[in-house]
Amino acid sequence: MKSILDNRPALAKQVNDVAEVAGYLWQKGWAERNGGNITINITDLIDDEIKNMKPISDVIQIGRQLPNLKGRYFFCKGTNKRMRDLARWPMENGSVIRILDDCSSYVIIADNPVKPTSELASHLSMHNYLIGRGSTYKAAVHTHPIDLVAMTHNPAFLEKDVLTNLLWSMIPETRAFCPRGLGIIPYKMPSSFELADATIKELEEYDVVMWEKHGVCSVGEDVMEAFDMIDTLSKSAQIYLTAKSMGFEPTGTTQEQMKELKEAFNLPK
Ligand code: 2HA
Ligand code: ZN
Repeated sequence: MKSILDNRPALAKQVNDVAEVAGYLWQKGWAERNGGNITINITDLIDDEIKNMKPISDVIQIGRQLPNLKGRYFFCKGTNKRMRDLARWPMENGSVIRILDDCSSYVIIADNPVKPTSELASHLSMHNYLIGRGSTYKAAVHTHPIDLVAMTHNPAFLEKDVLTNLLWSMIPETRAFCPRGLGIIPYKMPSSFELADATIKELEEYDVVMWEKHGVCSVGEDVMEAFDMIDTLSKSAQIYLTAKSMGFEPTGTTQEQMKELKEAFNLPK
């Protein structure tokens, strides 16, 4: 079958990276059934031939106006599609969409009329926010990491920056490679605009945000970077719970040691 990826190695690489990350999410047990979603802004890779491609869907409303998305293109995991299937067959379980000039609707242009993720409101709101702030970030990943979600069932961990500091203190890597920490968003209805708005508000301060009792959302330059930050935080959560299950409270690195890392790595916080 003809694919938009044919003879477009840069675009194919982006989609293959999404598929690779989708496989990791499944292997980690973070992506039950259709859980989680990935979107990437591929506008920079769009040529004239793609711009002229006819829609393969009706016009679909986003439900809000996202002024920075006019004429932009995204590869999106499909709604109700399994992450484990996206890993093997990305173009059957995801699609390329074009945002129309009204900035509040889109069409699917390739390869199959797979309707994008149920969390499209949050994903597109995040991309709209990132573009507005002049960011070069292109990827948004949402997934359900067991350890991190479990931690949100403890109200003490929902206070601002409590989890960030705890997770940073488990291993220096997390301090260095998730340097803006983990924002916390109180429970909200999945797929809602309320959740989307809370998410972009937290992105002002964090690259990874936690949706209480649901999952995390991460943004980055590319899908690998967005994944790596979640993976690093999850590693810290694993160290914490391994220590706890050995029967003791982990001491954590000291504030002094974390400050030293901040200076050595020139970290933003
Ligand atoms: O796409 O994870 O939050 C399935 C979900 C919704
Ligand atoms: Zn989810």
